[in-house]
Amino acid sequence: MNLLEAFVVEKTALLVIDMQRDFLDPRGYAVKAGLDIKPLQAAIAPIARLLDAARAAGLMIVHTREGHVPDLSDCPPYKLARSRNAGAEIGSAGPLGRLLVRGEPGHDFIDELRPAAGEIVIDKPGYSAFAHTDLDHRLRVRGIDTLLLSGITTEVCVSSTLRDAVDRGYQCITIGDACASGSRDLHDAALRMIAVEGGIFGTVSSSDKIAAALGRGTIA
Ligand code: C5J
Repeated sequence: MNLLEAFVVEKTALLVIDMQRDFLDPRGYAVKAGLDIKPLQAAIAPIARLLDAARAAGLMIVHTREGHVPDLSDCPPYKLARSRNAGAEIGSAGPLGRLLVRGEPGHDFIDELRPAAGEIVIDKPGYSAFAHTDLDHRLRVRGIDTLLLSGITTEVCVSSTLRDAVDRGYQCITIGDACASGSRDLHDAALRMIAVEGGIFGTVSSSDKIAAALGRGTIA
């Protein structure tokens, strides 16, 4: 067995990154910022299958949401300026409420991928799920050493979270078809970067392989 492709269910968590209306609903932040959300929506079905398999296997499951407190006091001025530059200023009004603001309808999870009771929700103001959150602590308390990464976007929040996780010592398996970008090129490039230098950021797998492995109980 290759250590880098193995995982033990009890020490593994599934991360579902930012599957929120603001990124997946045509009335949300992403469309205003100029992203093509069709490819993003394609990740919904593979993630739903993964969640079924992970729940059946008793895996720890963590859902993240990107967004800011209503007075935007946790939004760095440069992040705010970048969003303005994209035509989708954080905190501005939209049909789903203020963009990327906690408590607004757009900030919430899409109906297809709502967390189940007992699953962890991490609200994050940054791109990495570890930045300014207690995610690392919550994982270590449970003895987690391996992360399965899914969600959007591959080149932004998934990549930022992945790189942070690798630096913190976690084994990381990114589930390629359960991640998505508005751009196929950026998605493919982000996945290719994982493999440089012998797999510097871990391995890339597929939702079918991971679901089958979870069914067996140990090996991807
Ligand atoms: C972005 C994310 N792209 N969840 N956020 O702003 O990737």
